[in-house]
Amino acid sequence: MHNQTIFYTLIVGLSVLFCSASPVFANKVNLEDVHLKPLESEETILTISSSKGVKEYTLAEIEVLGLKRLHTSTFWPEDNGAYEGVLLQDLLHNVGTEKCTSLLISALDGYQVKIPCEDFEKWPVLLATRQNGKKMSIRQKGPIRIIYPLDIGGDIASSDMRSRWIWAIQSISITN
Ligand SMILES: Nc1nc2c(c(=O)[nH]1)N[C@H]1C(S)=C(S)[C@@H](COP(=O)(O)O)O[C@H]1N2
Ligand SMILES: [Mo]
Repeated sequence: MHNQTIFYTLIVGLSVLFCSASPVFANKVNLEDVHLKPLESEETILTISSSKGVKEYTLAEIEVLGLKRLHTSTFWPEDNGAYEGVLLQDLLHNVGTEKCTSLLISALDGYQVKIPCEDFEKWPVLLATRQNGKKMSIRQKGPIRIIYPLDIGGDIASSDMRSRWIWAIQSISITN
């Protein structure tokens, strides 16, 4: 091959690599920072236990950790749309555990699921506190639920992941 051809092939190759690698989810994740009027909430709705002890949160105390909006499809067509909440990663950071292997999440209906913490490193997973800017009732699968950025596709869209979409969350126990 001509030296110049090798050079251009290299440049094009590297550009493609960097453009696809830097904002990792840029093409398929519709995530943005949002500023919404704080919710009036005095009630504790979430209890997190970890090696650091037990911490309780109201909706407003969760949202103050950094409200984001994620537009996504879901496994339930009627649930597709916009959700606001905080990244699980930001919540875990607030709890302050150095290490997280898995979360055991429990819901108001007694349903429990174990989620590997790897999920939150791989993907921007949301703990949603609102849908379309509004609080969710228990009937609407609130007050808080896990929302994965399903549109990334691949493993995240596998039907095995369905059980991790827990709603009506009441407590989280962190295993390190
Ligand atoms: N709170 C709560 N979340 C839940 C469940 C549940 O029973 N309660 N079921 C889980 C499981 S096992 C799956 S597969 C899906 C169930 O969704 P479906 O009831 O619409 O099939 O949601 C998950 N989230
Ligand atoms: Mo399930």
